[in-house]
Amino acid sequence: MSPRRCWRERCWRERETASQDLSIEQPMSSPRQPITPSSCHPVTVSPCHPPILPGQTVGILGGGQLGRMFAIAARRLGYRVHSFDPARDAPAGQVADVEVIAAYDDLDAARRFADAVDVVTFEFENIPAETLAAIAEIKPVHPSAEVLHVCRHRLREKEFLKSQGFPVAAYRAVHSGADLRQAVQELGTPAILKTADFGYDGKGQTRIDRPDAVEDAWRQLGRPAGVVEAFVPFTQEMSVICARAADGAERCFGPVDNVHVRHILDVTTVPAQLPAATAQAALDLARAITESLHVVGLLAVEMFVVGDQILVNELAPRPHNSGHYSIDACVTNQFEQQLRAVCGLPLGDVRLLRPAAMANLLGDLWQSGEPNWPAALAFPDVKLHLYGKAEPRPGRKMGHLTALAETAEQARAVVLAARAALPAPPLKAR
Ligand code: AIR
Repeated sequence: MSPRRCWRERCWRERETASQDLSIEQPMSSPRQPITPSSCHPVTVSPCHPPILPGQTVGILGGGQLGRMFAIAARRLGYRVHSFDPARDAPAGQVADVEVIAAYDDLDAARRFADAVDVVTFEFENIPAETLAAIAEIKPVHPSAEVLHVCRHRLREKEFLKSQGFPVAAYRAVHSGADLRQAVQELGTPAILKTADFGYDGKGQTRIDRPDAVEDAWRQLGRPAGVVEAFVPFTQEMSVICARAADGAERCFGPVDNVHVRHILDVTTVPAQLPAATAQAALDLARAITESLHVVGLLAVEMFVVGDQILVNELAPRPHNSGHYSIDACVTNQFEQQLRAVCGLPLGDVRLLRPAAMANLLGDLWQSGEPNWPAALAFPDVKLHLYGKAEPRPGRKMGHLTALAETAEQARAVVLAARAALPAPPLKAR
């Protein structure tokens, strides 16, 4: 029995037992606009495409921290790297062989970029479909434009998950204040309103606590389409990151425990503290989704644990913040795995070498000056990663710390202590 079938049956069993629970979206018996697996096939390259080998050139669309860590992994393996981002001196551009600076919708620049590389991947969902299509006519793009089309838009993503029988929280599509009022009436409060597109790192998300807050929430959204989700009383948030090769081979990282603050990932701890059956169910679910989307590359699957059930929160077809610990703690890290998958090389071992915890460093930390790096580096089992961003804006991901320890709990305590040692003393105390 394939994992997907197995999951679907599990899902339906859960549906029978929990069919009265309004906070959980039931699989659709007749989907409105099904996104079929065949429409998600990578259409541009056959699985038999010869591997892209060290010495050849990989192109990365998006020049942020995810691109930077990908470029570091690729250069370590002897690849050339070209990055593409509208900003000069972007985190990935700083470590790439060639930094292309152009708007994401500059199709001529995108075609020139494609001409100069052997394979293209991306680190950011907000790449216009036309740009990806223009590149895919010239060079292989992984994951495919079809995968990005589904995952870059929260509504399409939820419709896809629901149509395939994967469990998601109850949601409604909203296109106006009136839609939102109606949806909040049906789903109750609290509810979470999210933009359908262009949201990441907590951007474009608001919590609606009272029905009379609907008008303000809609005005604040500032986008033509949104998704409102029933509040999920989860006991835990976790994620799994699956790598899938063109021949269908899969290896998954996790599950890991995630804690968010203001809708932004704060701390990841691994291994997740979960019953073995729940951990296995999370892996099966993430694998099944990756397979049903025919991803070649990485797919991060964020999930909620609600009692003994798992709900899918969001998908990201790229490396994920909750996988950064793998750089220091796994045999193969998520960025090298992305590279292996998109280049058609064998996937690496994802074994966790030591329990670990990762804490994000946001721009807020720079409030009273440059953080005290030696203080955090005085912890011998702590690793510092900085992304080379010039502007430390509040809420902006500037870097992270990873701690390794005997247990996940200890690693978490160490990483939090190291982060607490970082803030510069307030000016008047100096
Ligand atoms: N990113 C992409 N989706 C979610 C996240 N966090 C990463 C990518 C992107 C960068 O965040 O690496 O390029 C953008 O960060 P910023 O701080 O410039 O907005």
